[in-house]
Amino acid sequence: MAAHVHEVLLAEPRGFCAGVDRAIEIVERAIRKFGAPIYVRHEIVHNTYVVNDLKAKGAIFIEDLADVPAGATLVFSAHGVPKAVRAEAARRGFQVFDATCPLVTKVHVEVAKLHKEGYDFIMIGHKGHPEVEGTMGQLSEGIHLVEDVADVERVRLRQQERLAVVTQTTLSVDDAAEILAAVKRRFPQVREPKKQDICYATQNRQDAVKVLAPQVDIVIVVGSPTSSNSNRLRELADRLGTPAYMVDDPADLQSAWFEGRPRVGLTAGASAPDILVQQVIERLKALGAAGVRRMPGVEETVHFPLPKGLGDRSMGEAPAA
Ligand code: 0K2
Ligand code: SF4
Repeated sequence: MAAHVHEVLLAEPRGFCAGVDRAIEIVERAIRKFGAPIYVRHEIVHNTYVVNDLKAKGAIFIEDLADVPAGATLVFSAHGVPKAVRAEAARRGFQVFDATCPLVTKVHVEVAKLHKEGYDFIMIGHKGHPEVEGTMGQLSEGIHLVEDVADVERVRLRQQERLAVVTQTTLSVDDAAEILAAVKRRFPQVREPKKQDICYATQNRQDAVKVLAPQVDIVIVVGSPTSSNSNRLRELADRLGTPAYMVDDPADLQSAWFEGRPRVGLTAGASAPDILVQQVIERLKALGAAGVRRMPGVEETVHFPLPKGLGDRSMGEAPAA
């Protein structure tokens, strides 16, 4: 391969967030403690490498609880589940470990609390995404999805005196702000979350791309096509005028992308493991990259405890079964 690349700039922060780290740890510990197979509803996080690795260790990924046998141990993915799924799992007596990110659960709790106070909701998010299905599925009615500004104009509400807005945690910060502004124009009395629902990890990774993209000729995002937050990173770089590609597998990298683009920016979605970033770096070195420079950025110290019954991370290994 011809050598095109001169330098690699690494976005900071990038890659695993605290919710993903916890979700993967829950599946690994459940396998160690209870033995394979462990059933997981939906991809634990939207990453091909992570899912294949856990399959090899004894996880079975399913979408429908009908595919889970009696007596099984079941893990809910980081994206959360509708209330009906939780109820079904309880009814069928599965041992459940909930890997829903605590920051997604926080949105569910807010929806339930305000619903009791008589609120209806507008949810900003992507139709069909499991997190949106989980959050909307906290209620049987009175929650309306908007994907863009045009949708805001189309919403028909049964009442608007008590109206609150919630969002998916992994949206484009800028798009969400624009949609929220449209919601507020149409429904000025709408109640906003105390702190926005877009999570710290989504915010920080997008902020890092805003710093990175103007300094490079091309941005590579490590992430899977199903990953909302990873797609938003690629799209953001592109919107800033820097050509950007997302790669699920480092082998997908094409040397032609780098022709006439010697400075490469590299980042990874919240569900993309560091091993893939390292493999991309190796490939970029083979294309001529002499060095890797880490960009300055915020340090993340967020850490979520594990659910009861799987051991305490500060105590090391989960107890043997
Ligand atoms: O970005 P997505 O919500 O599609 O999800 P992943 O790529 O799996 O990242 C982890 C976030 C899970 C929940 O917020
Ligand atoms: Fe939680 Fe945010 Fe990570 Fe999703 S991206 S798992 S909400 S920390």
